[in-house]
Amino acid sequence: MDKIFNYINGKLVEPQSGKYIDNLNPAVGKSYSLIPDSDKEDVEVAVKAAARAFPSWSILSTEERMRIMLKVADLIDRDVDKLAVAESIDNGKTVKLARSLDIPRASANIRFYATAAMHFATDAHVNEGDSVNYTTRMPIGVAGCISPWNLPLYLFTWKIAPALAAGCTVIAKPSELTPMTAFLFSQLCIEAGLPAGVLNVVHGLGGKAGQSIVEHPQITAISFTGGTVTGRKIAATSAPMFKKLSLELGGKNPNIIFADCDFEKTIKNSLRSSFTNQGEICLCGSRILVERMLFDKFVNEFVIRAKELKVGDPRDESTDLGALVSEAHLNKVLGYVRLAREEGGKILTGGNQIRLDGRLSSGYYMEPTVIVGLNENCRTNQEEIFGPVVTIMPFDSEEEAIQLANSTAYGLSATIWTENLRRAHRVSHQVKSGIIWVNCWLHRDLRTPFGGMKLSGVGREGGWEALRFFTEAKNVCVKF
Ligand code: TXE
Repeated sequence: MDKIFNYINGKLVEPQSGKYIDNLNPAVGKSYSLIPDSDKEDVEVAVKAAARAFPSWSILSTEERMRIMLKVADLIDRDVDKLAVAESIDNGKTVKLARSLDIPRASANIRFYATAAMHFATDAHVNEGDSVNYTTRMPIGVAGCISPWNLPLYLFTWKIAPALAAGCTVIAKPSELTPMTAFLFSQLCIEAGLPAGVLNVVHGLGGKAGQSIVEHPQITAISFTGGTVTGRKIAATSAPMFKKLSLELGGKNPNIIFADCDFEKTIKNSLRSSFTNQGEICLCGSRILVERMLFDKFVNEFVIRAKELKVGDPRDESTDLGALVSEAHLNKVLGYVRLAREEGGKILTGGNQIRLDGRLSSGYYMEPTVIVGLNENCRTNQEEIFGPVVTIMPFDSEEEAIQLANSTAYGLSATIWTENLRRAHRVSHQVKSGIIWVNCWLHRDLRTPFGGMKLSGVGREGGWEALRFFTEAKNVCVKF
């Protein structure tokens, strides 16, 4: 069986304990590789390597750091097919999606931050005739980057790229459910000549390897994407040490549809925002709110098209939805469908696990599921399900749409469909989410602030925000 290794101090190494855990292919429900079950000792060695590498990496010219990072990005592009297949095997997503979204975005993340650092300027404040203040931004030191399983290489690189570009050295931990592309990435870093210790990838369980990263006193900042419960634990552990924190957590995003929308575009994109990546994206619009005069027409058409989506072999180019990431996650999502029924919801389509044939017979597949008849306060409409499950609710006025949109404890993203420009602005301003898309979804510009309000997180990623996060301001005042 294939073995994944940690990447510490420039080398691929076994975990100190010699222990490994199984890595499953969710499309077939079987283990296909082994992941290091790393612990505190491995994190300790990695932090030592990162601390040793920090002085020279942080004073290397920005241009030189960029040169090495661009080489890594080029190698990702060279290996796009291999990485896309690996991502699909690890996560259950379709190869088609990994090849068109995940892997290209991984190299784009690295290019974006490698070059952004070249333009990252600081401020000066002149007090005429008296003094000048100038602000420097120093890399914070050794940063911890902990990423989830839904967009593995995409989110792994989204964190480490700004950290490395800013001059930090990094201890990164990908999710134990999807470690393979981070491992392949380590090999590319070696090939690109990234100096030893600059990036260290420690694989393993969240409660063990992840927790050891968060607890380590020499790691001064933690950038985390994952569930809100884990985020809370990380915040509690980090607070007494005053670590810098960036937390990108869950969402329960409203997809607000007004009767004056462009119907075809709205339907097409609502299917995307509901079921892309099996609904396992924090930005998915899992609560669809539709103006009552359009409600029946929208629901009928949406259900027809949801039924047409093909759930199947992730390797097959015609597949729309692959497997969910794990059996436990599938059971969690199915549990929410049971809960929706208990809460009085009507399942218009889906709701069941799918058993495919042959080698896929033990995989974790599920039907795209559409639920109506629930009020906004029930648990189904309050808790993040993170699967191919959406609810649809009607509203009668703009005010009610806003009230429903804001009725959860989350505030990550929202989508608004309307051809009325003034309404688009009005509603955008009143919905409490960090990211609003009008007449589009997942339309990303990497320069924009990315992150959520309320239980969806703390801080923003993207653009200068991430470079500021991984650096610390120092003001120098010089008296004339
Ligand atoms: O994620 P976890 P889980 C949501 C989604 C999902 C739920 C739970 O609703 O059903 O979270 O998913 C590491 N210290 N999202 O449990 O645990 C872990 O190893 C340090 C939303 O799979 O948050 C992994 O690398 N690290 C989401 C990472 O945290 C710890 C994406 C994320 O895992 C840790 C994924 C600890 N104590 C799930 N415990 C999004 N916002 O995109 C775990 N980890």
